Amino acid sequence: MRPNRMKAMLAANDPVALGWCSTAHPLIVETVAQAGFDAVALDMQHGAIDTGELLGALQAISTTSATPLVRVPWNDPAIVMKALDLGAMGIISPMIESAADVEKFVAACRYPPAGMRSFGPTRARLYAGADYALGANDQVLTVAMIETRSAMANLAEILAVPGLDALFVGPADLSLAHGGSAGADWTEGVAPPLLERVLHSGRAAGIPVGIFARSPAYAARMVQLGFSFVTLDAELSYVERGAVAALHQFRQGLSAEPSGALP
Ligand code: 3PY
Ligand code: MG
Repeated sequence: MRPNRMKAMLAANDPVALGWCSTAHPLIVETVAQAGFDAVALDMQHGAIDTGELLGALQAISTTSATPLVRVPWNDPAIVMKALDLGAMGIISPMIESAADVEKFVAACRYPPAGMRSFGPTRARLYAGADYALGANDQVLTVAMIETRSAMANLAEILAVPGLDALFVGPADLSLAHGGSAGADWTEGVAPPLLERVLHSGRAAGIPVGIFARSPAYAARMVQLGFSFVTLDAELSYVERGAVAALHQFRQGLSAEPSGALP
């Protein structure tokens, strides 16, 4: 079976740059994947991506060696299993709050006897190989988002559930839940000690911890602090920033002294 690149990088302690797509147009997703990210996530929770669009977007990621991930809208076995059958090699579940939540999540990602995933890897076997059924339990990544007060209170029991591969901090929700703001990057306020607690708890349990970072500089800093995988914001922010910068430069050009003849 095709090995899961992100899983191997986490095991080797190599920092993973995680591309993040809030839209599913195959050309956009392919453009992000071709930039060279180690893994690319399709965001069904807050992104404009529904189940019918997953197939084309996952195929677009497969034009590269990036590991395809899906953030499902909720810890719902039906959607988790569908995303896996279409070829996701890792699932990010939002709003995990307890050991029971993790058990339900992990079970949806694993074939029996380890879990309760139903068999039918319609595209996954094309992507990963004919022996997918044999290797899937080992290769599919389970990533639990830590972003609520209950998750913080239950961190130890969450980390103790067998089959959980990684934690992923949602700093916006985590900060809001503790009376902070949904801010851009989290260098002050209520967030930093919470982020550190998740990081140190995960590392002490031997579970890698990632974080949703909104800028490359913050992402690099988080890796230096010990986070194992980071986003560099989402593709729509790249479009927005590029559009704003282009207009700004154009308008500045209009107000500059005319240079006379064409160069
Ligand atoms: C959060 O910051 O809460 C997230 O879920 C990032 O996508
Ligand atoms: Mg969140």
